[in-house]
Amino acid sequence: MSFNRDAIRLLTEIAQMLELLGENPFKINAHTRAARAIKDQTKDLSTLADDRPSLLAIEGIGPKIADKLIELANSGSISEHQKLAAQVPAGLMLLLRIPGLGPKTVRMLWQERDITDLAGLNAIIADSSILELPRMGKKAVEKLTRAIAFAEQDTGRLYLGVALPVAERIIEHMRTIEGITRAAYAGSLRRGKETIGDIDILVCATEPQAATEAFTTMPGLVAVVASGPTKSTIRFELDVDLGRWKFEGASGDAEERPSVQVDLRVIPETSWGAAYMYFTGSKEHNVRLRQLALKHNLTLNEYGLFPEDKADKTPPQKRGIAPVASSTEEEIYHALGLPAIPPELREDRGELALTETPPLVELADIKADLHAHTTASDGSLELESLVTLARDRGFHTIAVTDHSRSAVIANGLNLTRLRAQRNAIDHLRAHTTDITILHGSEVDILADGSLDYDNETLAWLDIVVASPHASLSQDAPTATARLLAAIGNPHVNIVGHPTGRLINKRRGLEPAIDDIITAAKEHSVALEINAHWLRLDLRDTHVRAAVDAGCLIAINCDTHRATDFDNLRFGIATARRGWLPPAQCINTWPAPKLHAWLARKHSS
Ligand code: DGT
Ligand code: CA
Ligand code: CA
Ligand code: ZN
Repeated sequence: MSFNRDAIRLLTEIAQMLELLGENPFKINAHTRAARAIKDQTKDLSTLADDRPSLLAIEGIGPKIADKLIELANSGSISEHQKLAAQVPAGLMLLLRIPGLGPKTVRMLWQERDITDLAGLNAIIADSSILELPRMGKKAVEKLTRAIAFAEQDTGRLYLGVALPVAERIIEHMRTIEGITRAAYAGSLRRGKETIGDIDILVCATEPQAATEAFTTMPGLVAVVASGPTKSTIRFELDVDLGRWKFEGASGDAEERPSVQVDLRVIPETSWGAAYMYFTGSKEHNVRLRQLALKHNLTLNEYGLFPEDKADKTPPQKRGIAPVASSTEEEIYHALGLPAIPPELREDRGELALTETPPLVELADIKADLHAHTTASDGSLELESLVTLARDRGFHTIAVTDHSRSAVIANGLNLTRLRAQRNAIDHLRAHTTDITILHGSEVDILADGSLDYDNETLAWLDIVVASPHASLSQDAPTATARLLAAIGNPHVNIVGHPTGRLINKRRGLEPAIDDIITAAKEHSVALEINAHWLRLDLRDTHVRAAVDAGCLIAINCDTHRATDFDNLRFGIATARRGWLPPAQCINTWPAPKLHAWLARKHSS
């Protein structure tokens, strides 16, 4: 019932705009009340557009509102809404989406300080002049600051871990279509970004029409947004339960299934490399490449790298000019005097200064997982199953690191249970030869930076992963001191998910990351990239800083259930985006080297 939904939205917005303009409360209230009344309706009100009496019979809908509903049904819009929208800056309506910021406050900000958007609001918070305004005490402003931070978290972008399987499903399908000679995903997904705006698929096809046809009718399709000979856009279903992750479908109807936008481009075989490069992006990387091409008297576009002809504005491919390079990305990079640049590096973060392709960690390099849970705390795998899964992955080492005692919700282990776990591990070790089982702990870093077990216990363990779980909204200096204290503990090997952020959900700690990296290097502590797609913490930019500083990195799955090992590739993507070479990642080390490095901080 998209009509009812539109009506509710428009009436609510009218009420909000009236309030922002300081209009009559009765008039405002009439619109709010009508919106509420429509929410309770189970029938599509557009069917009553020529039945005014029935509309009026609905409690909460008066004659003026009834006219607006009829207008909406007949014309698709409400003129009053448009008139008001012309008077109210759009930024104010966005401010209203911040939890706790109502029309009264937003109007006051507008009237008193001419604030019309978030940037303006942030500015008067930053210089504290907001404190001079009515009802804006220190407490209220603190609350507002937190609400803004929270609202900024949900970027409306899809998790890498959700988008990638969808793209793979689509590509697998496209490859079954006759005449399709190539199919690949590009865009931010290929660059391994932690979140994805939309999915970009490229194909080469002997019959472009058939490719488009297959794409716009494929299983899992929710809606066709646009369909043309070389470019089409669909919305594709998400088969993951994302809770509040609701997308609007093409018609704007929220009742449609959750879906993601997917762009398809049909590419001529001869310009595959140029198109793959162009649509992989990033945009910033592409801009740099085009500038570089111009320096070489060349011009680069999605069809190829061509000799530059400043006199002719017609694109070279349309003039029958032969490209210098076009069929592979490598060819084009080489023609520009560059080494092949891996997709994860294409962010305009210095990659054009590379003289050779740097060594980057790969999935196959990973030989150990050093952070995993069992049924002893909050995992769903028995010890034996965890070890079996790790062995099946080809790992030489698996560390069992259940939660420590303060993690009550996660059923953290007290000392008695920790010792009992050692017995179980010793028992399993007695008939295990092909994989090393380390007995460790994921020890809580408490709010003050102290650890959840005494030093004697930490020394007795084989490995210690220290992680922050609670008090994650500490201010930056406190968070820095907390993590530095943990890093300074003589028995800590790894700091697990150092900030505790959850993508789109929780900002987490914001420590002075350079200080953390310096200390980690000094104390021979590895910082973890937690491979779960909700965490990816450290994030790419932190990894890059750590790599530059020569700090060690761990990539761990933080396994709680069997499928969690599959998340490793997301951790790898983040690592590569941080330019991590395999040698700097402790999970790639041969067993003797890794074990010796860990043992330096432990007694057993
Ligand atoms: P997303 O979807 O927001 O996560 O990010 P991308 O990077 O996938 O961006 P998208 O889907 O808009 O476009 C895919 C690629 O196509 C992008 O990375 C670079 C290229 N591209 C798109 N629009 C432009 C543009 O206006 N200029 C340039 N140079 N490249 C563009
Ligand atoms: Ca994209
Ligand atoms: Ca796109
Ligand atoms: Zn964990």
